Amino acid sequence: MRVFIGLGSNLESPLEQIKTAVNDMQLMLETEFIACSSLYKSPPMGPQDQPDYINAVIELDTELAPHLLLDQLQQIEQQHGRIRKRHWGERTLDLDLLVYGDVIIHDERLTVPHPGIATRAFVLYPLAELDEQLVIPGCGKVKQLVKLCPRDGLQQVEKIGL
Ligand code: ROI
Repeated sequence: MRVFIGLGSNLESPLEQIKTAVNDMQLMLETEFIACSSLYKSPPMGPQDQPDYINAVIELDTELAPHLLLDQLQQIEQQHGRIRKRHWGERTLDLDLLVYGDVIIHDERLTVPHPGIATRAFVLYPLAELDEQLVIPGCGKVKQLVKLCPRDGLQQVEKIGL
C-alpha cells in the first residue's frame, strides 16, 4: 500500500531528529522507502511559547497493515526518547500516519486520513511536493487543498530530502 507519513520535531536538534527518523523508517520491515520531501521550518501551531518545528513528509510502499505500521512508527518515536510535555506542545518526534492508500479508518487508535491533513500548511506543502495529484480520501486533491491553504510562515530549509 502507498502511504504518507508526516514528521515533526521541535526539541533536541529537530533537523537531526527528522533525518535520523527518515533513516529509521528506511529500515522498517516489509516496507520500501519511496521518497522524502524537502525539510521545512514552521511556526508552532498551538501554544506560541515553544520553538519552531521542522516538518517533512515521506512516502513509503508497505505491506504492513495500518495498526502494525502504527506500532512501528510509535516504536521509532520511543527510540527518539519522545518527550511530549503538554497537549499541542513541544515534542522530540512526532510521526503521523497521514494517508494509507484509499483506506479510511476511525477507531480508538487511528484516524486515517489524519484529521489535520487538509488544513495544515506544514503537511500539505511537503505532500504536494511528493504528489500534487494525490487524492486524499474524503478531502480531495492535494493540488486544490494547497491552493486554499496559506503558507503560515512555512519555509523550506533543505531542498530535496535525502
Ligand atoms: N506545529 C507545527 N508547526 N508543526 C508540527 O509538526 C506540529 N505538531 C503538532 C502541533 C503541536 C499541533 N503543532 C505543530 O502536534
